[in-house]
Amino acid sequence: SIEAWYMGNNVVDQTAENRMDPNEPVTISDLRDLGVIHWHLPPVEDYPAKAVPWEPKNGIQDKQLAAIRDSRGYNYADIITCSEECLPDYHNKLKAFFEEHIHSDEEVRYILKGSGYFDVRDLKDRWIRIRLSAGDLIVLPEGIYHRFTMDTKNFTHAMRLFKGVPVWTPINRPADTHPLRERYLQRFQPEE
Ligand code: KMT
Ligand code: NI
Repeated sequence: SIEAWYMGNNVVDQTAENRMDPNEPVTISDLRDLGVIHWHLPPVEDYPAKAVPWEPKNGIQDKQLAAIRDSRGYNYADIITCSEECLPDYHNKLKAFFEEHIHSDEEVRYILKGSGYFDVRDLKDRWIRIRLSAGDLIVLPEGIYHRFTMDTKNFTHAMRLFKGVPVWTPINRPADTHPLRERYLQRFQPEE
């Protein structure tokens, strides 16, 4: 399952845990208040190593995943393998994943094998690190500032889910006056 904690702004090694000292845990409920949703699905062994785009097939797509896809409208899926051997243009991609950004749509990732970190900003602009491993499915809402990195094991095999035709384009920070960002704050910033 996932674990989340606050991290500092100064990151020397992005693949390290980067916990505060003492540790400052963040709960599932704290994440939900930011619009971040999580499920842990039973591990599925027989996903293809690489299939882009990935097509669900009976016997491969498990029932719980099918239910989430149906209820949330994720009709697109593909599979990405982040490792030095598998990802074309690996170093530039990793750099781009770790640039703080927002998207016009949800970022939905289902970790099939391996592990990694999504970092999200809370409403006071502090970084929260979320550790994901096999079976974790996470939804980051549109407009949340976030970034991704692999951990020290350097391997993440994940399904990317999307509603409609995928748009992966990041809008890098600063995007504080972007309508998507303003809409995010309207949805999740508590009333003063
Ligand atoms: C992204 O957009 O940051 C990614 O796709 C990262 C790899 S998938 C866990
Ligand atoms: Ni992103």
